[in-house]
Order: sequence, then structure tokens, then C-alpha cells
Amino acid sequence: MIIDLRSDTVTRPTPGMRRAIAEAEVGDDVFADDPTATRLEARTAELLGHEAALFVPSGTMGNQLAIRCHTRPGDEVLLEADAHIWNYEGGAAAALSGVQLRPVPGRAGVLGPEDLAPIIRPDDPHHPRSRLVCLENTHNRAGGRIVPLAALAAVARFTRARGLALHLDGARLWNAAVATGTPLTAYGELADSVLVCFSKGLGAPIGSALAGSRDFIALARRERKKFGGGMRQVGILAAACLYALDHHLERLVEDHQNARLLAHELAAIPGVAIEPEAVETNIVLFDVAGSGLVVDHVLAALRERGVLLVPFGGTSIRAVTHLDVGRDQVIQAARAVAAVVAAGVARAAGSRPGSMGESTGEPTVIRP
Ligand code: TLP
Repeated sequence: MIIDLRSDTVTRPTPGMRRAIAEAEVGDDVFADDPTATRLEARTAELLGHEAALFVPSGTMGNQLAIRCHTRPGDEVLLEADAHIWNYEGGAAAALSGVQLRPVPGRAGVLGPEDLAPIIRPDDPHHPRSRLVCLENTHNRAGGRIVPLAALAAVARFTRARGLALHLDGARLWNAAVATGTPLTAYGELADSVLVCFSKGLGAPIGSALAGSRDFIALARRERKKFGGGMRQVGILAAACLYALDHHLERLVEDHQNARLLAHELAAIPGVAIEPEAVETNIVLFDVAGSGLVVDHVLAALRERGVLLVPFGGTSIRAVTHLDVGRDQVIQAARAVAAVVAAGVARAAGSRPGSMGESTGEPTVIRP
């Protein structure tokens, strides 16, 4: 059996979720006639402390709609340098909204007013208009780190005082809320718009939502049509998302426990570097530089053993725990890593670099 830890997006709908999909009451959502989609939007808005929400097919579309609706072409958007919007959305902000992104180095995904204040542009025709700040919680490239509520609140106070908009990429905000016991509304209310995904740890096959004020969401609905995201009997998907909220939210705690277990198992492997205490939610990043092996070799050898992980830049690898992997499989995955890395460490002595998958110092391709 394959142990797929590439992402929490790989989960398949459970039998209960499939029943909810089959039984969904539907209508044409472009005519605002789909009761299930409408119910999901109302529930999401309430959960996040906003007036309204809009169902969208993907997290990327939700983030890009937020950028589109908060900005005009030529504006500048400030965001943390490891943000998903900056690294993994195909340059969409430039292509679809004509804005320029300004990445700002943060600390474990966290930015503060002190990082933003010095780079806000003066009101001068030479400069782009500083317009929007985007934060991400949990922070994917930081390894699922939680941006503390106080840090978010400090940025929110700053953006409000400076007349900027604040967008929160909360693709995994559920994980932050469950891990800290913080109500979702407490995070949600701080931002002018919030994107959440049902298709990650919550286990729905497809679906995300953007929340904001009534006017903002009305505009987003218009723009979603232009982006090709106006869908018809979309209650089929919304039913899965409602089911996920009812059945899969609280259980994220298990994913976090499994991630911590994996981190501790990996920490015991010679040639693997990891900080288990940095694992706060369901993402585990570890480094195999100490094994002398290149990442692509490690991943190919793990695939042969039925364990799927993704490269995360340089000599780093990402594992994400989710609904479809349990405690035993996590332990099995760690054993597979131990076997692959041990073979590399043993071979490294005496063999020519590059001949058997050892590191040649060449950079590996960075893929999500
Ligand atoms: N993240 C995916 C990859 O694109 C990297 C993953 O496997 O983690 N915001 C954040 C923080 C995300 O992690 C993702 C997806 C998105 C937005 C985009 O969501 P989708 O894939 O639905 O467009």
C-alpha cells in the first residue's frame, strides 16, 4: 500500500462524504439558485467572522480574486518572501491583476509592522501605490508554522492605520485554529479578506472559499465569472465541503500528532536534520544534506518502497500528514527514510560523488 505524504490535497472522499455528494440538493449557482453552495457560503462567512463568502474552485483562485478585488493595475502588494502567492501561483498576480509583488523576508512566515513600515511607498507618482498586505496562516514553506494571533493583530492594526488592505491566505487556517484552540473568527476578523481551503486537511475533493464584506464579495462574484469560476450545480462540491466541516475539522488534531511523531522518528535518523519542536501542525520539513544523497535520489528510492514525498528546495523534503494516513503508516514512512538514508551514508565513504546518487553539490529543482 502506498503511503502518500506529498500533500494533504491527496485525500480521497470518504464513503460518508460520497453519500453527501450524491444526496446534495443543487441548482444553477450562476443564477444564485444552488441552496447547498449558498449554505456553505453563509456558514463559512459566519465561521470566519465576515459578512459574506464566495465558493471558488481552488485556493489559487481565491487568493487571486482577493488580489484582483483589493487592487488596481500598477499597485504594489507586500507579502512574506516564502508566501504561496509569490512562489506557487504561476505569476498569476502579475498576469491577471497587473500588480507588482514585493516579497519581504520574515521569520518563520511571520511579518511585523517593523518589516512593513520602512517600505510603504510615499504618495508620489514615481512610486507604485502600496495597497495590499498578504499573510499566510498556517505558513506552508515555513513548515506549517502558526502565525500567532498577536502577530496578525499587529499587522492588522498597521494596515488599518495606513489605509492598506489585509488579505489572509488561510488555506490551512483550520489547522492553526485547532492546534491553538483559537476560534476561527478571531483570526478571520483581523483581515479584510480570508481564503480558506476545504480540499486540504479537511479532505474535500475540490473547493475553497473567499470571505469578506458584502460589497467585497459582490465584486469578487463578478470577477470570479471573468476568471471562469462561475459554476452551475456546484452544490455537488459544496456538499462535500459542508460534510468536511461537520466531520473532519476537530480530527485535524490527529494529523498534528502524527506529524510530530514523524518528526521525532526522523530526528533519530543519522544523516537527517530536522527540528521536531518546529512542527506545529501537519507539515514536516527535513533535510537530507547529511546523508550525502541528492533529494531526487532519496525520493525515487522512497517511491520504490511505497512512500511518496515532495522535494522542497535544496536538500529539503516535505511530508504532510492527513486523513488518509494513520500512526502506523507514519512510523512505516520514517523506517523507509531511515533505510534509504542509511544506505546512502554507508555508500558515501569511498565512492565517487554523483555515481550512486550522492550529492554533487548541484542544486535540485525546486518544486512544491
Ligand atoms: N498548496 C499546495 C501546493 O500548491 C504547494 C500544497 O501541496 O501545499 N495557499 C497555500 C498556503 C497553499 O498551500 C496552497 C496549495 C494554496 C494556497 C493553493 O491552493 P490550490 O492548490 O487549491 O490552488
